[in-house]
Amino acid sequence: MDYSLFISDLHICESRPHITQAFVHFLKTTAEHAQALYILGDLFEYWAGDDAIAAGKHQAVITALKHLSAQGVSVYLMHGNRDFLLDEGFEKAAGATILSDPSLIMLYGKPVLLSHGDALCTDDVAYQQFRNEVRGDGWKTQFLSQPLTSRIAYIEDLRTKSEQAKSVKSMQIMDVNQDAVENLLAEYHFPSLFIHGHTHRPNKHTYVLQGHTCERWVLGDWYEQGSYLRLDANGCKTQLL
Ligand code: LP5
Ligand code: MN
Repeated sequence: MDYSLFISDLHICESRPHITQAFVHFLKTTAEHAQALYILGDLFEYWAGDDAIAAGKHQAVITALKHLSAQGVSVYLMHGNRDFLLDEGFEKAAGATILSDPSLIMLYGKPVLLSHGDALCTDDVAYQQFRNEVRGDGWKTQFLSQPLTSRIAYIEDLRTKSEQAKSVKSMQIMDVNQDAVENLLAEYHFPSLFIHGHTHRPNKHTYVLQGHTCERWVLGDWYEQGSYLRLDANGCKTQLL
């Protein structure tokens, strides 16, 4: 049966080689039989710019994605808060297509809304301010004009600041805001399925909004145990690696 796969929040980095290994294995096995693979953000622990490719970063991941797309599996990628600098250079090298956040697609006869999920964490006011600032074109151009090594050092420092900030935020603040979810579902005319990541709280939530049933599927991260969502004509299922 035809099916598509959804993953997010792998946070691939050189210091956690087991995640890279698990992902490459997943691409060579499970993903090869799918119609499409959707990576809904934070594939990487961070992405400092597409010139990281020429600098030899993440070769195994890029080669395995390119191989998968060459096999005829469509590979789609959405930006996460950590890898929103992924751009055309990565698309070309990996044979992937970047989707905007959010994106509404039709799969197996159903409207499916996709997002990374961070934009829905509206109670996290400090993060949303930070997000607005760094997602602007002006900031991006200025940041990318700096040398790669300086950018990496800057991001490492930012990661420390972010971890400090998170340590005093409540779990509730760092979850999606209910009104933000309902407003987004309304804006997209109540799709049957909504799939996102970011919060690392894998779950299925069912809503009945203005007479429409919408399922919100939250993807898990890959720190301890990788997982993916499989969607076919019968619906969604979470699977462990
Ligand atoms: O990623 P995660 O889940 O650990 O935390 C996020 C939010 N943090 C972030 C920051 C990233 O993790 C850092 C790496 C990003 C690399 C991007 C590439 C280039 C960017 C360079 C930027 C200058 O996204 C965290 C949320 C959490 O999700 C849950 O939703 O709470 O948000 C924060 O912790 C942000 C702080 O609250 C506010 C920012 C503090 C640092 C300010 C430094 C000044 C930067 C000025 C930039 C113009
Ligand atoms: Mn994220």
